[in-house]
Amino acid sequence: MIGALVATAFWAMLPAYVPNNAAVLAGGGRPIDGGREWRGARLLGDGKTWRGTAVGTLVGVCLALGLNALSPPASAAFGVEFPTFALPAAFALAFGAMCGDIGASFLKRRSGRERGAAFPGLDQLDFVVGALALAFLVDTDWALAVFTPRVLAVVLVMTPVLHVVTNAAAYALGLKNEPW
Ligand code: CTP
Ligand code: K
Ligand code: MG
Repeated sequence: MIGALVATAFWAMLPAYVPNNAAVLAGGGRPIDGGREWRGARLLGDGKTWRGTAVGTLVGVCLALGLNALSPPASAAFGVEFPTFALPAAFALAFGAMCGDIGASFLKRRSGRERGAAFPGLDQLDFVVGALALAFLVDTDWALAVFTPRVLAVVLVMTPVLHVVTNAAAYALGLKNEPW
């Protein structure tokens, strides 16, 4: 029962989990804020780039389409009804995750935090809030069907744990400058 809930939550959120990690690998190039400052600090900072955002979103969408193909055999094999993603929902999860992370950088700069500084709580959940908010906005019926209260509860507990583990691993592998 709890296993099926966790599997469903993980599957449904994968298109939102992967974009930020893809952006780490793809980042570089022109920052979104073009170097502009606002109230004495960068608007977003050099860590939010057009390329990272575009590649992250694309990777998330492609992953969702891949999961669609895997859903029937995986559902049959595990006896769990794994959701499929229509294109708007896939885009909303991936792009929403990137937007949540960008919004967090905006808040970090407003609170005097330099690029790369930690903001516990925000760092672990910014992309979840962005992804879910855009998914509910873009494809409300689908989001209500997939993200039931119980699945949402699992997402809110599971995501920070996964975030801490994947970022520590990326840091240990030399892919990321900070372990958060
Ligand atoms: N990245 C990117 N574009 C994004 C998000 C991330 O290019 N929209 C890349 C950047 O190279 C960034 C790295 O991924 O440095 C790690 O992402 P993140 O930890 O979110 O950025 P930080 O550099 O820590 O900057 P901030 O303090 O603004 O979060
Ligand atoms: K971040
Ligand atoms: Mg960071």
